[in-house]
Amino acid sequence: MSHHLRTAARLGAPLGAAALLTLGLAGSASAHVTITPSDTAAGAYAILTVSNPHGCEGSPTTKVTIQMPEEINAVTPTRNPLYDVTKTVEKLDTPVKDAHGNEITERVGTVVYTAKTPLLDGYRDAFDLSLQLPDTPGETLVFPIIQTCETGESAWVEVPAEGQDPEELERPAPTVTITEATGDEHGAGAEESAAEADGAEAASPAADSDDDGGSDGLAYAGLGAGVLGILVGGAALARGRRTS
Ligand SMILES: [Cu+2]
Repeated sequence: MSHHLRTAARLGAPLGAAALLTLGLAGSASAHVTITPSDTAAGAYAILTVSNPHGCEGSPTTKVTIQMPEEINAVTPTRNPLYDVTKTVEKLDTPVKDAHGNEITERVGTVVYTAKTPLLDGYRDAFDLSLQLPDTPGETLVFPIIQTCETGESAWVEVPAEGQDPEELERPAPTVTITEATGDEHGAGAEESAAEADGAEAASPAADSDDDGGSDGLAYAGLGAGVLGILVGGAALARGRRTS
């Protein structure tokens, strides 16, 4: 059994014989089921857009089952008015800690979009998954996807053998390759720079006012002195209480 069929069998055990059969018969098509990530940085929160651009050999799509790679435990699928979306949850062999230190004992195994009305061939639908990427730069995550159609199904589960050109594959599983962390995960950089900008602005009003004669500076100095006075007074107050 060839490598990717073994991979299909291992990755897509619940997929059944139909998927394996479809793999062998698949003709090449213009655009495949793919995933476009909004970000690939290790540890980043990203939106992965799953694109389904055609049917199964012309047959309308009725369901898209996205298998989550083991490196990802939590995912927030975006609702789509044309589909019912469900998640299958499975128990973790060993509990792990999430990014916030909370212990988690189960993970999302698959996300399933079931069409309310079949998606005709020649039309495209896309599904957004919100998740945090693992902190594993250089790793390629594999998302086996089963596209179920009115007639048959297409198993996008093939993984290239070592050195094999993925273009050669008939039904490649969409992948996302993790890149180096940018230090801006969680959008921290944006917030920080926003806070810095605020801070600089706060600190520099005096400068601004200096341009117009520097009265504010004095006000701040006075305020400072006042506060200091209160503190000294307060300390004295506390001391006086203790001795009396
Ligand atoms: Cu295709």
